[in-house]
Amino acid sequence: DWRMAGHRGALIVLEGADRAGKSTQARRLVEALRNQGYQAEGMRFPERTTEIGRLVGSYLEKKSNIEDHTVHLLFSANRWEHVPLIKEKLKSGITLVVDRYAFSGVAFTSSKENFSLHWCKQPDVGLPKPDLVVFLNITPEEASKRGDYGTERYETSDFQKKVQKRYAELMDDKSLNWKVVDAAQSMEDVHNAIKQLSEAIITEARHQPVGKLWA
Ligand code: Z5A
Ligand code: MG
Repeated sequence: DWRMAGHRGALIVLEGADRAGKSTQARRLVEALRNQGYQAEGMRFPERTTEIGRLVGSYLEKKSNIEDHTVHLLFSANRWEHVPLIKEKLKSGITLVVDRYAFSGVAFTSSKENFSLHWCKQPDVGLPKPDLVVFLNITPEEASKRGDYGTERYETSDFQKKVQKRYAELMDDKSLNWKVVDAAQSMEDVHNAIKQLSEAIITEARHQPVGKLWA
């Protein structure tokens, strides 16, 4: 069937503030795409199961302190160590639904004192470029109805506001296919919006080479 016949899969990224619903929607999207007969798999960053991922995980859980530049590079390295796998999957026709990517990396580190957006982007330049970046848009008020902030690093309302501003700056980049979805809608409505965007991009991407991010 045309869904399998020698075409590459699409690289779809979900981004957005805390509790916007990225992980929920990533799972539902993979399931829905599979039900439609597409090959689809989920992936998430940070991917805490590798050696680098364990360092980053322990930092987020505040079990360790890592110097700010260093941890930024580790988050990026955690993506780079998955690039061979990402390329292989896409090539074999699998669409990847990725829960956070380089945009999270840049938005979070550049919200710290004395970090420029420019510096933060450099380690991720040249990563496989997403065919679609869905930004799940939610106000801090709406997000706070979904439960209190957790205890991990970065989970404070002041910091999250800075992060939102940085995401807005990243979305000004028209060389990327950003699509904003209202994440305050019901899970079902958010899902349907993302599914529609994803099916369109799978069709569009299958004849195009995978691009390079910010290159
Ligand atoms: N980080 C970084 O600094 N540098 C990097 O390079 C990367 C990440 C990649 C860990 O992320 C931290 O790492 C993160 C950024 C930083 N720091 N912070 N803050 P994470 O991905 O592990 O974070 P998380 O713990 O999974 O939370 P999250 O991603 O922010 O949540 P979410 O995935 O967007 O939401 P959810 O888990 O799908 O849903 C949250 C709740 O809302 C849940 O109870 C749902 O049932 C509910 N929900 C979801 N959708 C709806 C709707 N539509 N209506 C009502 N309720 C809903
Ligand atoms: Mg999540």
